[in-house]
Amino acid sequence: MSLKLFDLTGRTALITGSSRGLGRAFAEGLAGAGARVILNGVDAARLEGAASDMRAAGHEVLTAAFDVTDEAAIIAAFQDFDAQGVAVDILVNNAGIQFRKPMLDLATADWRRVIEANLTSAFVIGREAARRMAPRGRGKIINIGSLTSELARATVAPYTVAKGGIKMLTKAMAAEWGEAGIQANAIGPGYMVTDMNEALLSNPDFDGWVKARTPMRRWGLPEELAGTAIYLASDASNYVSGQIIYADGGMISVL
Ligand code: GCO
Repeated sequence: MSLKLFDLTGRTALITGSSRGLGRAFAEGLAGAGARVILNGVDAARLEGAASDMRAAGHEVLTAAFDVTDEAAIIAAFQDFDAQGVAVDILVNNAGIQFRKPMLDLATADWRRVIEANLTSAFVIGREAARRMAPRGRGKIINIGSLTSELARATVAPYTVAKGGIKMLTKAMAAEWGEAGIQANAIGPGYMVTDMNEALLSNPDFDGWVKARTPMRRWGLPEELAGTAIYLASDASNYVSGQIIYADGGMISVL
């Protein structure tokens, strides 16, 4: 009985920003648990490449190319899902950008760009998904936060503010959509080996800091987040909502 709780067979999951990095790892994990996955990105060629790789591995994969900062494109994508009879049961709001610059030098346009991509997008896509989940009486929303959902690091203020907002948006979604049978939770990845972190990984001082500051003394691998995503996407978490689960090698818990 207990393993069945984690079975996603018959469920469809939309993962934003999923042609590579953490989003791809979430898609692989959810597909491995039986879900049909919808990959999203702005680069249609990269999206198709990821989809064909996953199909070759035996997974059921759809693609939806849209920019998560383009509300009209998001609405059109969900209208396409409606027209195709595709019901999104699980939404992973993963897409986001990083922009590292001290606030004294930060242009307001760059501030706004990061907030739009990392926070407002999760609200808009979450709203469109929840509008369709509510009548069905069930749905899973998984927002991707960060260690910076709790703690600030100098030079990444807009990202930190957006990720702090992700934590509270998750609670707001839990507050408003619980009675419709929707659970909204978040995952807080630690320092992960991704393209977005290339500049940090290749900096010996930063790499040393991460390893010293993390109880497990290493960076995390994207596939190490899949289990938490499967849990939050499955019936195993049906009475869990408004939570953020850190998969960070213990970093957030220690001085
Ligand atoms: C940075 C990193 C972090 C990590 C992650 C940590 O510049 O500090 O990009 O933001 O990506 O969010 O949880």
